[in-house]
Amino acid sequence: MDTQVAIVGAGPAGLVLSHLLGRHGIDCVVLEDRSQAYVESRIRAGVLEHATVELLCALGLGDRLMRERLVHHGLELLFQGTAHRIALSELTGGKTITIYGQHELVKDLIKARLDKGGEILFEVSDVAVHGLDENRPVVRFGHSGAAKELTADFIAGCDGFHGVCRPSIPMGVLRSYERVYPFSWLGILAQAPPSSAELIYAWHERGFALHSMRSADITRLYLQVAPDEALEAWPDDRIWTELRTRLARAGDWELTTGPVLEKGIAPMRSFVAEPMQYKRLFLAGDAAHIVPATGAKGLNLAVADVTALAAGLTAWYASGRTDLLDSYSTTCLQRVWRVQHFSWWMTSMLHRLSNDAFDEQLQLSQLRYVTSSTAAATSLAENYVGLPYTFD
Ligand code: FAS
Ligand code: PHB
Repeated sequence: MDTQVAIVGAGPAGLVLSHLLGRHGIDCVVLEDRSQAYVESRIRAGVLEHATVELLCALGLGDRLMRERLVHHGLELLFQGTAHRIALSELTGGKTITIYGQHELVKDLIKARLDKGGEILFEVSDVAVHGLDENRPVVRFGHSGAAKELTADFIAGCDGFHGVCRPSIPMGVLRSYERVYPFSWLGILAQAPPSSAELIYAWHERGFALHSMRSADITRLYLQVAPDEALEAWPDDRIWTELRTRLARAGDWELTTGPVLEKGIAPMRSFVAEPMQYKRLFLAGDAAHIVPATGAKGLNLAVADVTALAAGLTAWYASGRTDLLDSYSTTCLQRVWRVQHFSWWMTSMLHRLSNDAFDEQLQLSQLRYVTSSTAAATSLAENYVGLPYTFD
């Protein structure tokens, strides 16, 4: 098989890239090792930045999103039994965040790509990249029982943190930075109407909690738990009891419960691999960096990466320009480190880090400051809704 850009991974990064390239008539093939049904049902992120939604609509991919999304103009920080609203839109000149499940977005992106005749091969196996220092690298893989070879000008490594593309870069080329947090998130999806119109980020001496949602009847909730916590240790009623405790506030606010549809535990880490390019291989999204979910940035950063990558590839195919491709890694890493800092800051402010009383007082002081100073609240708001892209 032959193409211009071989894309490994049909997550938000790989799929948005396939649409951005398609828009400029650049041929690409997406290789995904899971089934279509699996990737379309995998519960992950739920918050889309302002710029992410604008981009999806500009690509003609926003119909269902704009119909079914929830639009939020603020969020709450809850600590010591009192909730404080951060007026995101007022503080950012009207920008908003969008609540729309990542798996719903993936469904839309796959359908639109296949409807346009785009090629996505699901359930591929043994994916391996070769000849990265040649002009025409190759991806070898198995598909429908046959060994296949896809030759391309470029390979986009959009295969997530546990993919094969980053590890295929020779030893010594990459420098990686990592921070593993001493806790995980237990997340549930519940058949229950949200108990609040906006997201609630809660600091509690028993640990962090988050009230989020997916629709008018589906709530998404998270609890900070120990890093090696077993899911079996958390039967549904224990989860609801702990959520009620950590989300409690003065007044008559009540947490609405319901059947738990899905639950899982995800580790919390910050990770960056530099550079995000090796010869003809370009890494994007979770393949190059991981942020703790407290800042709701993972998916949005993946979309920002491939927007920069598509600009570089489009310029190369249009006029042989190499400057945008050559600066791809530097351009993306500026945003990656800004988002890393914001996600680490939100995580450090809101999670129980230790039993150290001094730490606790620092967190409470930070929370009091960000909920009483317009300057501090504006800083949180502009990072949360998403800073403008620094590239076309
Ligand atoms: P993805 O991981 O989404 O996609 C990579 C794709 O490559 C996958 O479909 C995978 O199956 C495929 N792949 C892997 N290896 C391959 C191979 N060898 N060959 C072919 N295909 C291969 N972010 C939030 O903001 N909020 C959240 O609540 C949240 N929850 C998360 C929960 C979990 C468990 C995880 C892992 C991430 C979560 N994130 C969350 C972050 C998440 O949204 C990611 O940032 C986002 O999915 C990144 O998109 P991609 O880079 O496309 O990677
Ligand atoms: C979610 O809705 O899944 C969600 C929202 C905000 C976060 C993380 C996850 O910070």
